[in-house]
Amino acid sequence: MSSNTGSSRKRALITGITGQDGSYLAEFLLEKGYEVHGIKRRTSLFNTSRIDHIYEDPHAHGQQLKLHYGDLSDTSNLTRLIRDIEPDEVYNLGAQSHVAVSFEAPEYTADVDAVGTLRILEAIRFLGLEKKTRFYQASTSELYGLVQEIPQKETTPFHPRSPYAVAKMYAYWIAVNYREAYGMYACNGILFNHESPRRGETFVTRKITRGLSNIALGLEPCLYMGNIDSLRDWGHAKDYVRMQWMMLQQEEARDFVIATGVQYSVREFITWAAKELGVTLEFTGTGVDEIATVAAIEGDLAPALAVGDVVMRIDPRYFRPAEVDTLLGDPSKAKELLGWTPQITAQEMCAEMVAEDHKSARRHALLKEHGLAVPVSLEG
Ligand code: NDP
Ligand code: GDR
Repeated sequence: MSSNTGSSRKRALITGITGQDGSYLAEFLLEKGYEVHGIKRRTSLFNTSRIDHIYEDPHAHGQQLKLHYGDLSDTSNLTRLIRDIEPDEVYNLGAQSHVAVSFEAPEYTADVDAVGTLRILEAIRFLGLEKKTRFYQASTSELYGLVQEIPQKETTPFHPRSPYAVAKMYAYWIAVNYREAYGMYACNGILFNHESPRRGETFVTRKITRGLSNIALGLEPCLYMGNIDSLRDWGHAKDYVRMQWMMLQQEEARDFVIATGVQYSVREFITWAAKELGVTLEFTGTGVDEIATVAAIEGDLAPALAVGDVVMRIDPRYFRPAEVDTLLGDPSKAKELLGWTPQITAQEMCAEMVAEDHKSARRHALLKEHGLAVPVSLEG
């Protein structure tokens, strides 16, 4: 059945609409008046919590957000959806996006992140939509891996360090290739880490803001971390999805680095998150023996903590077989050609994330107090 309603609104198709970026991008495009189509995976439990607030009843008239079952590993499904929707813009955000998990599931990661991208591009071409449909590929700073130049820009050579990054490298180049070979409007956003209260719970920033909020309220004993010396250039997902859209509105398809140009360590992020809870931490020890202890407490956001408590330990389980030690982006091209500048700093973002996670921890603590607690997952 065709989903193409013949309306004059622009139609966008988002893979990964249930993820962090997909949810912000869907909101953004709906506000811009787009008809938004999203691909969601069939799962045994609901997986739409990030987009439930914009969900529209399919029985309602004039629905502008439409969800379709699908998977990046399924060529016929993707081809059928693109045929029916005839999108003006495709945002390929869907991916097995966890770097550490890609070492556990390298073949699946390659199938979804690399070949999945090819499947979409090939469907666009096969259906004769290559002059109509613009394509955005969610490329990544992980391509730089073992960095060859600081800061990293569009011309910095790639050296991927994980099955995830290698798969994303194929996706990057196949998008460039379809642009060069078939004149397709296909472009790569080389995005550095971006976070938000909607960030998946096992990525480092969210693991910290959620973990410390739970510890502050006595729901978790301790935060177990990997390489806290790692340096990242963290921005806010809201700023970054705006850029994804801007990249598809230009006369010419080009690739852009999207970053803040400022870098911090994981240890610094832990310190900020604790500060938001009124807790000053002291780091002692080195390597796997490093710990973070409560040195002082102000305010009433951390009633379960006392001075001297150990709130963070290192667990080598979270070290990666090959690490990306340092990433710092140079967003000059995006600033110059698109007039883009990030609005939210990493510290502001950390404060927003802690506020949200502390609110949710308070709800859990209250339920626990009344014997209604649901277990808090400790998996990181
Ligand atoms: P998330 O992990 O939050 O979201 C990934 C999305 O992809 C989810 O909707 C997920 O569905 C979906 N997905 C996973 N596997 C498949 C599959 N086999 N078929 C279809 N959909 C699938 O990622 P982010 O929102 O953070 O990132 C968006 C994209 O940007 C990803 O491609 C990521 O690799 C890339 N990126 C992210 C950066 C960041 O810092 N956030 C930086 C640079 C690039 P489900 O909800 O069912 O799991
Ligand atoms: P990254 O993000 O691998 O950069 O990929 P992540 O938040 O997982 O890790 C950032 C850095 O923190 C270190 N680290 C830990 N990481 C996790 N997840 N858990 C820990 O306990 C921990 N301790 C230390 C990591 O080793 C790493 O150095 C993200 C994803 O969104 C990708 O999809 C995206 O392409 C890149 O950002 C840009």
